[in-house]
Amino acid sequence: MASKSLSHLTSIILTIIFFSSLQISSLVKADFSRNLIPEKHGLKQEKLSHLHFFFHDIVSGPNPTAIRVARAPTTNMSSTGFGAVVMIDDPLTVAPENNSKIVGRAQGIYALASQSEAGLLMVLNFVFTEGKYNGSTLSVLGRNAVFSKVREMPIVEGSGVFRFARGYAQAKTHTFNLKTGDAVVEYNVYVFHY
Ligand SMILES: *[C@@H]1O[C@H](CO)[C@@H](O)[C@H](O)[C@H]1NC(C)=O
Ligand SMILES: *[C@@H]1O[C@H](CO)[C@@H](O)[C@H](O)[C@H]1NC(C)=O
Ligand SMILES: CC(=O)N[C@H]1CO[C@H](CO)[C@@H](O)[C@@H]1O
Repeated sequence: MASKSLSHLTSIILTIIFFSSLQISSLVKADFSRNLIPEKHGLKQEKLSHLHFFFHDIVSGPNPTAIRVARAPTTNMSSTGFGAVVMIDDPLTVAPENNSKIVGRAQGIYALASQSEAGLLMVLNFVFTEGKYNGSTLSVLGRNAVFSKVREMPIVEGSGVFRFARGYAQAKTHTFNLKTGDAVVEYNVYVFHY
């Protein structure tokens, strides 16, 4: 009787050892991906931030910040400039004046993506350099019909303090110089982030 219950106990122990070793080996094999607890990674309370700045798109003069790098073949030019691609490194400032304090830059590409109006595809990063935002970025991927009063573009993600960010940017032309093509655009950005 005693030996029977002992062997029963032994088989239970062996079963426990077998399954726990299975679990350990599956953990080792699962290195590729694992579930994390968001709170343990500083992701506690999501907050909503509003950023306000002016975007200076300088195409003229000796130091342009926006440079056309491609355009459609002249044999099939569209009146909307369809096909042009512009690379930008535009300063972002706190006020509309061009000597106002710089808080970051808009780096990326805008391309003329509409055959019927001035509709831009915007693919760029806002790279902030001010205070707690220094070194953090927000990524924009959207449509910008530049002659509309207010244009809205999605903020698709971010880095640094803007990890897991999502939101939208509203752009409103502040000044547009018809002679030079230079523009100052007011941006209001609303983002959820941690
Ligand atoms: C800044 O703005 C002033 C006044 O509008 C203008 O005269 C000057 O050329 C601008 N500077 C640059 C670098 O664009
Ligand atoms: C932003 O960070 C860079 C690099 O860490 C540093 O050189 C710079 O002084 C910082 N700027 C501000 C305004 O804090
Ligand atoms: C302005 C112009 O040349 N448009 C031409 C562009 O190409 C299409 C298709 O080949 C023509 O139909 C247009 O006339």
